[in-house]
Amino acid sequence: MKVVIIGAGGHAKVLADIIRLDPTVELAGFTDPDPGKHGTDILGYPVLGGDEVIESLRAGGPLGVILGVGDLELRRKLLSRLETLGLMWVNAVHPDATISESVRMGAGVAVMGGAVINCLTSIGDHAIINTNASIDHDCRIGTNVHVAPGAAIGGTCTVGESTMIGIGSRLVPRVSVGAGAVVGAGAAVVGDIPDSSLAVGVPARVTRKLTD
Ligand code: JB2
Repeated sequence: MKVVIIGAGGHAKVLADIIRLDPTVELAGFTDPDPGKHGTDILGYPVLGGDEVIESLRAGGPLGVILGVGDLELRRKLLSRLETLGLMWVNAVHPDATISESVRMGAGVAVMGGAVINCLTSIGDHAIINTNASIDHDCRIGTNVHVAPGAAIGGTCTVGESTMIGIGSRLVPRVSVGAGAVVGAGAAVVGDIPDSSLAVGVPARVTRKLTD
């Protein structure tokens, strides 16, 4: 099966580096509205054009697709724009990630090297579990969540849809972070964080509401 990555920047190239380790798939390349921006190829794979090329690639046979942009709002917009196409979303899981067999994994999920996901946790569609992030047992990670590099989430935590868990941050067990929230880099979350809030610091405090 061929796979195309939507986007051609930093996140996309990390995905490409994972996907090319899988001998069962062929990486067709990247889509980007600004194809020349990153040169003619990335890691040896072509930037094929804007997202409209997805339709023609599908005409050539089964095509797996994964979101390769990191910005959560852009990802949300892309998902709603592409919804009607009925795409086959595929996962990119680094072989050096440690994932319990009991984890329930959505579609379009990226798990980078060194990530650990422990038993009975569920990972929503299009989530990013980035390099060396760890998620302990019985957590519920929502759709389009980004757990950034080195973040650590204790057991039985809940993270709502399209929330960013910042680089190197910590969530103690049993806390809930709402949808559309941002936990700042290095924050220590010791209590629940409401939807659409920015929480920063040690211990983390909500400093403001986030709007669209
Ligand atoms: O509608 C779009 C679109 N809009 C912007 N469709 C497609 N296919 N691509 C789109 N883009 C492209 O996303 C931009 O033209 C740009 O080339 C790319 C974003 O690349 P950038 O390197 O700026 O960011 P990123 O999202 O790949 O990476 C960020 O997030 C990652 C999670 C960075 O902060 C990384 O360091 C981080 N690891």
